[in-house]
Amino acid sequence: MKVLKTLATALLATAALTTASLACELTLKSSDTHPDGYPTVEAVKHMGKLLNERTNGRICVEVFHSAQLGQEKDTIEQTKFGVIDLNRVSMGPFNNLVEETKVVSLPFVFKGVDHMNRVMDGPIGEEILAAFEPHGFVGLAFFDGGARSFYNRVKPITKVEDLAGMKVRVMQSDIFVDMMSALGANATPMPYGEVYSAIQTGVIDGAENNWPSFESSGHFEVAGYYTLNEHLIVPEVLVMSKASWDKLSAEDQAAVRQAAKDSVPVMRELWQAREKVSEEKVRAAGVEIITDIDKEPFMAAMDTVYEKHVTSDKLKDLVARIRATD
Ligand code: GTR
Repeated sequence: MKVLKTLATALLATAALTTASLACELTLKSSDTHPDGYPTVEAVKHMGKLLNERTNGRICVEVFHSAQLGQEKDTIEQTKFGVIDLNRVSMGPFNNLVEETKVVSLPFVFKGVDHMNRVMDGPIGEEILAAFEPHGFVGLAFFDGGARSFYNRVKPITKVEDLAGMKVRVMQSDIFVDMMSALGANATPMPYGEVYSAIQTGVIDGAENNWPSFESSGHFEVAGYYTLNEHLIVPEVLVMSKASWDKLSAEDQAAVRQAAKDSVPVMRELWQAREKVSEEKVRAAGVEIITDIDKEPFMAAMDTVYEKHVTSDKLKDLVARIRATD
């Protein structure tokens, strides 16, 4: 009797599952480099849940976390061709593709994370989202990526001079390579997934990132010094492949856009909580945190980066408008 009951329950569960998956007329594949549970991963899952409810179960979103679909730069290519439908990435790897993303990837362009959120929530953010379209992507929403700071395995960095000759991994964008050169270090652009072993084996001395990434990637296990100089505040973006977008009805497109927008406040809340948890974990592991740092000399060294990368009138205007935003 007990066996029969178990069997019946199992069958019912399978039937429920089949009905649920049958109901998905369309499953959008979404990529993220971060592990399950990370705020960006959870935010896109939330977006999928909203979209599914609002389309009466017709559209589903499946999030492939932990770089299962590849490293960011490669997944961006695949998204362009519609192999991946949705992609949550940093704006950094988009710099060489969508010019407008460069302005929000510039060191010290924002006064702080709140300023970044205000800019990205306003008309400048809308303009940058729209700039993705001619390049084969539909910009849906921006997520918080906190502030990025340097960490390394060699010594505490307390001033610009300490970076001289150090090998520091950066995201794959010319801006970050030039930023490191301007600080006297040797930039090593490489995919995120290769950083842990590169630090561990001494191929590089360190890298830079926010609290949640420093913690969830495990980099804090191999890089014992973290300097809170906050040189970059780069927003994250959720894009959809234009190829996948064009297959949707106008109604479904609007539903996708709205669900993405509605995931933003959820993401921010998750982000703030995760920043605290990550910081506690990193501190508990005994990483030396350098907080007493004068940011001015780091900022002053960035003039050449701005001169080289902010060349068109369009970019100059965007930078000026970001700076003029309260
Ligand atoms: C993280 C960001 C990722 C990725 C990573 C990196 O903060 O969320 O999208 O860009 O940094 O450094 O490659």
